[in-house]
Amino acid sequence: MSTLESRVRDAFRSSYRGTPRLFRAPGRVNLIGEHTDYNDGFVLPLAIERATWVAAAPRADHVVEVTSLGLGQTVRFDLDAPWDSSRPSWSRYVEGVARVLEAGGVRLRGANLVLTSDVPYGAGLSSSASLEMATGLALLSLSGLPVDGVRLALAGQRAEHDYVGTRCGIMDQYVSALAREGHALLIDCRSLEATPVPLALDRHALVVLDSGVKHTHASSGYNARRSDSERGVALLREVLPEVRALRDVTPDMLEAHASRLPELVLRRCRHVVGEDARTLAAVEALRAGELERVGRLMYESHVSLRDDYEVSCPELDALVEAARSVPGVLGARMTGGGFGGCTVNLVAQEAVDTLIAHTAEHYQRTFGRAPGVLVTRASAGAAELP
Ligand code: GAF
Repeated sequence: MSTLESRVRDAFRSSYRGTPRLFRAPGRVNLIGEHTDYNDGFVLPLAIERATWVAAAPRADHVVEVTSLGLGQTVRFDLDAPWDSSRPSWSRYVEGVARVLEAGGVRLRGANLVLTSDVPYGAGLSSSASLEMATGLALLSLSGLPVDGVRLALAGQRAEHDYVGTRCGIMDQYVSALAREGHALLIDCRSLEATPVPLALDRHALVVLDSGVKHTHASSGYNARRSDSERGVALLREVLPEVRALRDVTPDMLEAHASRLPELVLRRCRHVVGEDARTLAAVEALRAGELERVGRLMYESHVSLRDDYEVSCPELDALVEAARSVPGVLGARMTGGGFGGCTVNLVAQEAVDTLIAHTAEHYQRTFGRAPGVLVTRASAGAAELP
């Protein structure tokens, strides 16, 4: 039994009577396909081996009492009472999902939830999506309701929009709910269909390096990028009425109508349109076992996010540059929404230690601290534990 599993179980037993049921939902790292999800495009994330764990049991009323062991806080909310925005911000993810599920027509039972997580907070590894998916799964399961992973993911996304204020796409919740062990998921964010892509990484590793720059205040920058993309679509539609989202625009179409767009909007669109193409190319390369090509696409993705989408930061750029000089590193890029958080590195197994040592030394010299390190395999999506 994992430490976190026994921690939530023991904490539950010391506060409540009865045996809880246990649920787990992972964080994620995105291999490629950044800021494409809310443009109806393609993403290629995988679930990491870090997760939110919940011990849970139903109550007779319509109240949810949720304790975060990490924060040492307990929050209660009554689903029959109006939303109260003064509650601690972490609990908005839990309450938001519950309220969105109920607004969608289900009637949840009240519940006692005790949770903890080893997904680093604010590091761009989707600690919030894992919280939403773990608690949403727990609430539905305790209520005896069927769980549809896509609908649960959509409820998590809606909770972020309506109760947190980030107009995120569907990627993080989707992969946390539906990931498959040993695979990345190619998600078509328009059809909401996903294709598992095997990650044959026996001689390679995925190394996540955490810049330590928290992206907690990034939602305004994130929402601004989304607005830039929407502006691009609105202007392109004046001449290309069939375009519903940047997903429908090819690089050639964009360049043919470049003069219609303000320079900044054009650069934002270039990133999204190019990133969709890179994501599909990366899937092709993975299937063909061409990992060097995947790596090159990752570097290109980073440059595009840095220069055109402008969501990187000096710390992430330094981590990518330091990785680039290590033999055996195939590719590196920032991952997630940006403005801080992590890089993901595709590395030959024998180069992992050198990558970690070299980036740590370089980062320490430049920023006075070492990056966090996580070497991860692709894990499974949200589930109840036996
Ligand atoms: C954040 C969002 F939550 C995702 O929906 C996605 O847009 C990502 O940033 C950028 O690719 O993680």
